[in-house]
Amino acid sequence: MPSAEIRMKVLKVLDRGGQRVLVAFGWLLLWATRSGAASRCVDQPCSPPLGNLASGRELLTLSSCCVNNNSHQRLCSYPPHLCPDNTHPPSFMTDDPFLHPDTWWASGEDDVKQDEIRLNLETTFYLSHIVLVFRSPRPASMVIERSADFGKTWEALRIYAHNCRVEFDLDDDLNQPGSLCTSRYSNPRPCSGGEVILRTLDPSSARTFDPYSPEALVRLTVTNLRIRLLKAQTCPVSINYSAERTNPTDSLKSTPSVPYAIYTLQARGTCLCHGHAEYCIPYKDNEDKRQKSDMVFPKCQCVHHTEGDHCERCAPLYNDRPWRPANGSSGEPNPCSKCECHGHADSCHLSLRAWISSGGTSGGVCDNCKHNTEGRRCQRCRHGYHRRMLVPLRSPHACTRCWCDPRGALPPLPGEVGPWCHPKSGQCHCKSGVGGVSCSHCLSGFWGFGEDGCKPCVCPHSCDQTTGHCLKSFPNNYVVNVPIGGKIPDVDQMFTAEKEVSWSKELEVSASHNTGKCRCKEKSLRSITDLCRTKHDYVIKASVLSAHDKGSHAEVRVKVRKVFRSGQVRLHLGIISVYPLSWTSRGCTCPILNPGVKYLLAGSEEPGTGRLLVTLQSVVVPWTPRLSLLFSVGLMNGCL
Ligand SMILES: [Ca+2]
Repeated sequence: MPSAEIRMKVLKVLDRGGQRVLVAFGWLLLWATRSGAASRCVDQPCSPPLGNLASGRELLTLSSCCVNNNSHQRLCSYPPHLCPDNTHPPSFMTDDPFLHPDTWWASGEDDVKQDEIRLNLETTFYLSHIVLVFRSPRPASMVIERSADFGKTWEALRIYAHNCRVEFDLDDDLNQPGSLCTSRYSNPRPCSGGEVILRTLDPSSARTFDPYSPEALVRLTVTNLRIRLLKAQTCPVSINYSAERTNPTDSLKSTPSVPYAIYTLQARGTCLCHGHAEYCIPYKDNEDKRQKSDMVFPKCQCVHHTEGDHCERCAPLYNDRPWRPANGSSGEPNPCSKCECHGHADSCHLSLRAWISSGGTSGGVCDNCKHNTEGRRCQRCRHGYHRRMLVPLRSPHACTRCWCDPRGALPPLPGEVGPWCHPKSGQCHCKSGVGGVSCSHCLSGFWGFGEDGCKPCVCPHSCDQTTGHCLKSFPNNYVVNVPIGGKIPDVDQMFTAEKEVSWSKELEVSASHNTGKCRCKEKSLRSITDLCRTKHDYVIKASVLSAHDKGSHAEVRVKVRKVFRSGQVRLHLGIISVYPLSWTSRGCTCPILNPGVKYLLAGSEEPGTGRLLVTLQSVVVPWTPRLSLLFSVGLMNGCL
């Protein structure tokens, strides 16, 4: 057959094979042909274009050449220096059929009845179809096998036999559709240029089949291919065959002296990327792509925030949801999702617990929060640091070290690194009578700033902070500047709503101040009978003086005005402490105890310590003249 004719024949076969496969692999080609946009992967699954997996790779064959040379390998690639006479090496099967249409591989001499072609891939690839163009008559029986585990196990993809029943005891798929064996490609005619085509996917199922699904992986992936040429056949001598009649010299030329000769082997496929890549790339960046321009490289150039040779995992900072392959059926790209770490972490990991508890929306946990942050999303300042409120959380300078005056601040607890302050406000933990964000001065009503804090003024009103001498009148900023732990003077008339607003900033974490974090349900007291029904350990009338945030708990100082009932610990008029429990669990105090207000307080004692607790079951109602009257009645009835 003249070279031009062979060229036409090869092109025709490849073209035909391609068309058939276009149907079967519509999914791959669909993504591959949606070109024009910057990337085919935007908001959709994508796959690198198909290429010949055998191109640029060594094909091994079982051959008499190797046997004669006592090679240790069972299969060899006909190294030209070992086989100087060999003019038809296996590489001639994978050269460009358009540039070199008249090159072919020839198997060993006649005495070798069987041969094998092996393609070992360096990693897992998708295989879409195989096209073989024979120069010799096609084999009377042949098996194409694949391995997906680097040659440990093999599976027959297709069995070809002139007679399936005789050769393999299998049905012929021409009679029994779906059978593994077919006689479709085993006719010795045409004597040259006969094709064998294998599709890994049945065209009928290709339309609905998701190529990235787990079952697709099982069916379409390959690490090794082998083509076992089991039985050769010769070209039948027939003067009636039209092609030979028109060109009698053809039959002579097309029947080579060797059992098997192949012009072209195309193993069409692409790198395995789970729908998350548009290109296959070499393992090493510096590998010369131009020299191997027709090679299908093993690694994926991942998109959709995935990474790995096969885009099989999420990129370090994109583990907020589990990795998933794209869905070729629905068109969902299923990209990996970024963790919100506020710019303070380089990676995150998926916590299944967080993922499940979020109802499947977010499960990322930031790793190694930087810039003195902590928390699942690096959203808090770590121990010993606090937020700089004017700096955005995303800034590397969002958290700054607590600065606390060592004289006025309490020393850190054993085992703790100090100084410690409130992570939001920066408020340090002050000694008694000391105030200010960094515990740097005495509170109003206290004096003598030093190692032991500040001493209370022994005066009816207030005193000079340095000398302790009594002052005759209140300074102007008397109430406004009362911070955490501040003492509220025992004067109800000084308390106004306007001043409460001024406090709210200072007393952000005050135990006695509702910061808005808690919504306290106001309890009303309808009658004394209500009070009598519940057995409270203590019932007192008291005015709130001050609140102290003790970190783990809160202590509220009150002045007892009247004792209606007391429990184990006898109560007297004067200053005592009550302990709101909800501070520990909720960070605010319910019911609210506003400094400067008189209350009816009824509640329980803490067993053992005798501390007066204020809980959600306690009665806390502002004292009113009406309440006073109710109490007189209650006392008369003997309930209290
Ligand atoms: Ca060739």
